[in-house]
Amino acid sequence: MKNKSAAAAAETPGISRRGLVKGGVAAGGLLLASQAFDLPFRFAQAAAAGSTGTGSEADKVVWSMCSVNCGSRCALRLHVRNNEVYWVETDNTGSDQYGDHQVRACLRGRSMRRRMNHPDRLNYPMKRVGARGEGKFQRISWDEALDIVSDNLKRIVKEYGNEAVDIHYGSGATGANFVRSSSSGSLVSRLMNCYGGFLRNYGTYSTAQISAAMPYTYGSNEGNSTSDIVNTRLVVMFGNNPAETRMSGAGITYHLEQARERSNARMIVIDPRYTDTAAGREDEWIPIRPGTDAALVSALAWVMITEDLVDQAFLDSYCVGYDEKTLPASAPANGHYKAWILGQGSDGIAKTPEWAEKITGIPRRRIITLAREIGSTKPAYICQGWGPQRHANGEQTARAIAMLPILTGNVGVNGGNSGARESTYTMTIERMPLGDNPVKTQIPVFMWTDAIYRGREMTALKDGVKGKDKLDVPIKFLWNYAGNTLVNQHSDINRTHRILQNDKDCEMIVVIENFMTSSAKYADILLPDLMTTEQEDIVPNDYAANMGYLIFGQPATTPKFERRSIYQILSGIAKRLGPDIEQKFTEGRTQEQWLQYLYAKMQAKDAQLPAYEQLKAQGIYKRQDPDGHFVAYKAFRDDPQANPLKTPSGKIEIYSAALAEIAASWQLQADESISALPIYAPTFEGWDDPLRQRFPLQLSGFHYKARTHSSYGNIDVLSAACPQEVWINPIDAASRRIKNGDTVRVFNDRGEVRIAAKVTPRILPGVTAIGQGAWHQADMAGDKIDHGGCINTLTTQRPSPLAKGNPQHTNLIQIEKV
Ligand SMILES: Nc1nc2c(c(=O)[nH]1)N[C@H]1C(S)=C(S)[C@@H](COP(=O)(O)OP(=O)(O)OC[C@H]3O[C@@H](n4cnc5c(=O)[nH]c(N)nc54)[C@H](O)[C@@H]3O)O[C@H]1N2
Ligand SMILES: Nc1nc2c(c(=O)[nH]1)N[C@H]1C(S)=C(S)[C@@H](COP(=O)(O)OP(=O)(O)OC[C@H]3O[C@@H](n4cnc5c(=O)[nH]c(N)nc54)[C@H](O)[C@@H]3O)O[C@H]1N2
Ligand code: SF4
Ligand SMILES: [Mo]
Repeated sequence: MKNKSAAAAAETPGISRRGLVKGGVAAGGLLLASQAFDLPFRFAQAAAAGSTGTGSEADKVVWSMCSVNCGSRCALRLHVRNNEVYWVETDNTGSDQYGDHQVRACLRGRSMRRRMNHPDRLNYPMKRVGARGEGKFQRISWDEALDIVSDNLKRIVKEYGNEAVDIHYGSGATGANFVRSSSSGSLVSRLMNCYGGFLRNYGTYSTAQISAAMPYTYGSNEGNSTSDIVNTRLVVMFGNNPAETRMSGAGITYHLEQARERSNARMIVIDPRYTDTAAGREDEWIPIRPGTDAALVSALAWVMITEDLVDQAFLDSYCVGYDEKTLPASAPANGHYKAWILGQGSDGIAKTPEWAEKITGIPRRRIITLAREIGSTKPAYICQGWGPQRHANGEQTARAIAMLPILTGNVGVNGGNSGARESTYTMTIERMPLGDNPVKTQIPVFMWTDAIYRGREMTALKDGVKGKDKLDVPIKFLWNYAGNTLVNQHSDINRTHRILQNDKDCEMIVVIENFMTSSAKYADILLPDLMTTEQEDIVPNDYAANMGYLIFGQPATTPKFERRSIYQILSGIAKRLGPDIEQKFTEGRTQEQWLQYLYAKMQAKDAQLPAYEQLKAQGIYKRQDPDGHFVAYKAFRDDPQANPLKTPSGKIEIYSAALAEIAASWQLQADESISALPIYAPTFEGWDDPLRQRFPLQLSGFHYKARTHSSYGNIDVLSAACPQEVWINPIDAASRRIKNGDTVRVFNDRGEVRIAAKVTPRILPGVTAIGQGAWHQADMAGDKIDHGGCINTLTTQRPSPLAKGNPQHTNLIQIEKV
């Protein structure tokens, strides 16, 4: 049992729940729409079977799950007839009272049959016949496909070493004990560890900046459980939108509503967009320019300091570097936070509300009242989503937001929070053992394209290489399993295209997929996988506050066409790599035997778990966190001497000497900043970049209810319910003569997207937004204009300074009517 820290989306809050959602328009409406999708089909089937829907004898109901990477995970009850899923239901167990609530799937999970039965699914192994990326393939046998993969793997490992093999980031099938895509934790990693290892990577596309930054402040990156909002008086959300990003019936959006229902806490949403999480449920929406939250926090701190609203006792005994008293000896004079805020630091600028108004776009009066409210309402649950950190200055923003709970002493208490995103309770899980990776070299996950074309130039101080001063070999072999970050989800698609096109650089790309995605088009060998719903596996919850659960899924149908499971595919490759490798990889177990083996280990650690056969029969097992609610850094708060933090000083480091050292030694460009203090820094392509003369609008992405990244992006009913649009304020639209629904060109020096305009006051003037994950649709041999609305046509590959992470929400663009 553990609480997962805040590092690592619609169904149905059903009828009873929807009643509790105050004014829930956007999400609620969609949920209904999604339920409606499957009903006509069900009734048609029932009529054909001459029954009322209870099913004929040939029917069976199979427990399974949706395990895409949306940060939730949901139970599905798949109705099967003639080896075909024809109707999808979800969890129907328990009392459905909060605390024993149903883990109901959202509109995406409920579309599962449309995904499983999709006419475009990959059915056979294929090899590339045209140029790389052209999308021309020829069907081949499994034997030929596995021979080509293993022969090339042997050759490349022999010629360049294991460091030339990359297991690329992929999050399409997350979380299961067995079937799990992850660049470090998948069956592919296990196979490669049996065969000498592979190039490691660190960070994720999700949390690169905050995961790198928060440990400098707290030693880790934890937040209170969302359920703990039951104990709070005020919720402050920085760029956090659980109504779209945690949509499960057991997800954070449900906990937020239920807990607020009970505590009656006020909720303030700080976001450039009026989100679905707000949507009438918020008490206040404060629109902010993307990338400027740290400036807002600085001014809030100025008001709190000058009006004596800070918790001085907490700052004195738990923190380092707030003022003179606790400033480390290595720091410069007046290098503390208070001096910086009051204008006595090295820049001499007082961080007043007037100062912040110019940067953030938030009126000074509003900043003052917000500071007074946060400074005087205790406890307050101050949190951030991962939107603010997915920016070019995201590391500083993440740490800056944490200053609010620190200044007000809200850390380590019930109803408070650290300023991070929520943590969650998870039951004991036991995943496939991965073995050891003898290769110690690591690259930042976002820098893989650079590691292909200029690997040997990449260094520790400039490019974030770890484990070595520089990379010795470029990436030559790339595994891409259940991932679309090869193209669609990675930045600057036109640049990626140029790099991948060259098959002399990266010599072999193996893609294991369900669909012909934009990434799959760049495969040399393309292998058709089964879906999670077509295999036996156990998944634990992902983010689910204080009610953990396990779902035991069975294959709904037998494998169709020539699709194979990942275990079968990789076992076939292991066999070709040598009998010893095969033995090491499989240990002689079938998938079912592995599951039994892993579950026995779970039971050994957790005696309360139901018996294997019982879990299989009941499909889902739920349990409340025995500790009530997870409270981040509670032990430290209760007894800081006995339970120091994992920071060098053991305390909360407002001033980080470690960061000061990095700032002094790393090679950074003029517009990049790493700072010992959690302060605002302007950045490339920020609101004040001179580039705005040519590209005057900021463009931020967001995670959209229509899809989970690109997964479910090819389901027509979902796209119809949630159209792909660029959000633009009426003021910016009027000056461009753009009307709602018009097709516009969104462009910068990196590329162009053609997309419909959503003209709406739900976004700040000067700022635009596109839901990330739409399928890239461009003629890459021609004009390269994307007609699919894929934001990564426009995003930059330039990494953020500290994490070397993906700043995919930091972009400047122009929009014109077509
Ligand atoms: N439906 C759905 N759910 C998902 C996913 C999905 O693709 N679809 N993806 C899942 C995954 S893997 C992840 S990592 C999470 C991502 O979760 P997040 O990273 O939290 O999601 P985002 O939508 O990128 O950002 C959250 C909010 O931050 C706002 N924002 C952007 N920039 C700024 C800023 O500078 N300041 C402030 N204050 N706000 C800003 C955005 O407008 C958005 O409303 O979501 C998960 N859930
Ligand atoms: N501009 C911009 N880009 C972003 C983001 C952003 O906010 N803005 N967010 C980033 C984040 S946080 C993340 S986590 C990444 C996510 O990016 P990805 O990890 O690529 O996630 P998905 O797009 O869901 O793609 C996963 C792929 O897995 C496939 N898949 C699903 N299930 C299975 C299966 O069982 N077997 C196999 N073989 N394949 C399967 C799907 O078809 C899909 O093509 O995107 C990142 N990209
Ligand atoms: S997409 Fe996420 S919230 Fe929706 S059904 Fe799947 S796991 Fe649940
Ligand atoms: Mo993510």
